[in-house]
Amino acid sequence: MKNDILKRLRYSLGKDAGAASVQDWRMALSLVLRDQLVDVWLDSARRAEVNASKRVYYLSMEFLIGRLIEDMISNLGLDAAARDAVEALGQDYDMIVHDEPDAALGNGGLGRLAACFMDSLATLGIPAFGYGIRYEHGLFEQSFVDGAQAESPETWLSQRHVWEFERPEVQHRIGFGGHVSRDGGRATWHPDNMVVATGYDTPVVGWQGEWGNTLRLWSAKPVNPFDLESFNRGDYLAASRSEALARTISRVLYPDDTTENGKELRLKQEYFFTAASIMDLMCRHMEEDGDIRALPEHVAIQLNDTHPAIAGPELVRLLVDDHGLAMAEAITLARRCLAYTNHTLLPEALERWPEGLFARVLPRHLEIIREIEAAQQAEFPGSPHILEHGDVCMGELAFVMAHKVNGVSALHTDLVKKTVFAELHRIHPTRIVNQTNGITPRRWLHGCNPALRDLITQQLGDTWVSDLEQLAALKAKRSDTSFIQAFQQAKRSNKVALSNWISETCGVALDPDAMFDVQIKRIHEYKRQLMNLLETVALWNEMRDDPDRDWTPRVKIFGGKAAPGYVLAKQIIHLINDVARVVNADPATKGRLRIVFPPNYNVTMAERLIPAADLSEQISTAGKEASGTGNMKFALNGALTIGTLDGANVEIRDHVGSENFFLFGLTASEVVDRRHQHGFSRAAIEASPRLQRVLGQIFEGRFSPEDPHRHHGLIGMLYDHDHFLVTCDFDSYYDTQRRADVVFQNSRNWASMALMNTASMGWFSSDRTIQGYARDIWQADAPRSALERSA
Ligand code: NBY
Repeated sequence: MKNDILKRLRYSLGKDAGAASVQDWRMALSLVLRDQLVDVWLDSARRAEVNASKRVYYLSMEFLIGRLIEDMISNLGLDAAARDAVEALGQDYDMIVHDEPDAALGNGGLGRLAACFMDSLATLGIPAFGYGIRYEHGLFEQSFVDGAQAESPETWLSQRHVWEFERPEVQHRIGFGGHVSRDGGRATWHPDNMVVATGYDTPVVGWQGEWGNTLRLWSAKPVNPFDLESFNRGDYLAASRSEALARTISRVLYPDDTTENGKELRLKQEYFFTAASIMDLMCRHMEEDGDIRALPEHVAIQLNDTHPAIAGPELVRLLVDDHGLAMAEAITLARRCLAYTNHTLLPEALERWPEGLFARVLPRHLEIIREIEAAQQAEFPGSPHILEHGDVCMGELAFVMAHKVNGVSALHTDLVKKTVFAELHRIHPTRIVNQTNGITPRRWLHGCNPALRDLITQQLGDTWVSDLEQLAALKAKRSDTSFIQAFQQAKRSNKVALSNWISETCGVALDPDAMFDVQIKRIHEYKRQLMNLLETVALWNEMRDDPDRDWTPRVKIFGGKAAPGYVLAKQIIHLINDVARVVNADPATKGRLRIVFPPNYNVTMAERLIPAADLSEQISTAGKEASGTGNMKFALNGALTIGTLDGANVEIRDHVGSENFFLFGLTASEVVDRRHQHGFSRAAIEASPRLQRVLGQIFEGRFSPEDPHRHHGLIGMLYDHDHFLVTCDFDSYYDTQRRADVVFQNSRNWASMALMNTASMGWFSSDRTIQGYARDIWQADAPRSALERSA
């Protein structure tokens, strides 16, 4: 390996060892690893082809993969070899591994889920492609300027992305705009703009390197890169105008994880990557099989939310306009290929596009959507409309064009049936199914938590990594003193490591024996970071009032980005930073209470924070968090959860046991009832002197003396439009936190509860989730059968 690295350094990067930077060493090592992936990857592709396996196509606007190097190393089983080789070359292995920039091609849970699914598909040996966009700029970088969020562009591609293979030969022309002509009933779309989608392939090799799939990300290029005539005239700007326009499409990831802002560019992005993916898989099918009617036997297309919902009309368009199928047959055939995952009930997040915009950008698709709508109404009179109030409703479109629709946790699926798709569910009672989310144990335990991983492997051997339910055997150790001590030791070493990193990056010293209480996720009102902060201020007040009490020392850790246009979320960030500044400077609570908010939360930061957490904050308003996946990562790594009965929290609590979970707050149905009570938030505030005091302090500028009015908007919102019931759940949350304080004082007992969490989380492996999709939705090759058949 050492020689391979030197060779790559020299012949691929053109550097000699003396002149190589950390980045050069990292690239050289990565290229060596990539070489090792290629054989299994190409071999897997060949086997899928020879066996005519059904392939899964996961269409997602987002793949939040983070760094890849450690994944690649450990999936190939090269941990020791890579470290030895790098050290033999006199280089710092950890520095090299940490040099890789995060591929931040996603906003949050939805994008990270896609990345975990890719890992599980490869580990299970299910032939699959991930299809998405190769954004030039991933999610913005966050910094704090005087406590307020500032955004700057992310530039991961400013250095070469070593893992990918550019496929200049994989090109599809994607049209926009124009008009539709008709010849003897056959429609032809004449777009007036074209861009070319070019594929970039990243191999995704599963655990132990047995199977490899492809993540194919599309980049937009101009059809004619360059207008020579303008150039020769000296008009250089005009010469490259078409290039600039095309590139815009794959330039940036939309940073909004909730509201649909109805931008034309966003619709173009969605169509761009969806159309390229559909054309790509159709070409593959026609080459391999040739019978267009056999498509559903070979193709399972999963739509990750409605963002690729145009796949339905696009598939129908190709079947009708290019392959000559009748409309009704095309719709049925397309539906047999398509399935749709819903990730939200928030009405503002359900995509709707004005018909006028659609007509301008995708005129043929709008016609087809009208036909889909007509067919649906003919068969099911009174069915909810896809076209409504002058909008194209992408949720209804996705539902009608899918043979299965799934929610992402038991509670969420139940609410999908009862709320957003109630009427469609009545008409199609078997279409909605549940597939509770999962997380890959390779990254979220084996990779990020070596201390705990080694302890588990000592006990169980290493087969748990691809069969996570084996962790259940650890339950027998809950009263084993020496095992519990070792478990505590692993957590403590992670906390020490995190403390060192926080002291370097935030300049705040932490006590590793304090309770590390962590809330990391996108900043959103429904996730209620604000409630966590109000509780923190209340605790601070009480510590100051009663300094002699035996307080449990706490470190409150926040991480997360606010969408740049989400004003309230940005105010919450500002308030957290303002409170942190005052509390951290207070000698009265020194050593007892600290607040830290490291900027630019991303996958890599999650990998640092999660293994070091004692308490996991999963405190969304019940009924609002579709599932959550961070909640699973924490529990797997031995944190206890404080949480509401929301999303997958419900199932986590069922698995780990209610005695090992800090439950509080209103239930989803109580939330709905409470909202109907006139003046509910004022009533809640009046009933809670503790909360009143905190709100008063913030209102008076206790934490922002330089700008005492700064947080008036937030406080006013809590009094008058507390849509997410922060005020109603506050007391119950505060009391539950104090209960957690008491339990934490008995560290042995806490550790055995934490162990019960780790030991009970096997079911939340994304391997289980993917097996569920394969069985209930894709009818794809049973896991590993593809491997066995061709072995
Ligand atoms: O998907 C999240 C859910 O909030 C979370 O509960 C769930 O666990 C996770 C995986 O199922 N949703 C999410 O992350 N959504 C987005 O990031 C997102 C991004 C873009 C848009 C909407 C939602 N958009 O409309 O542009």
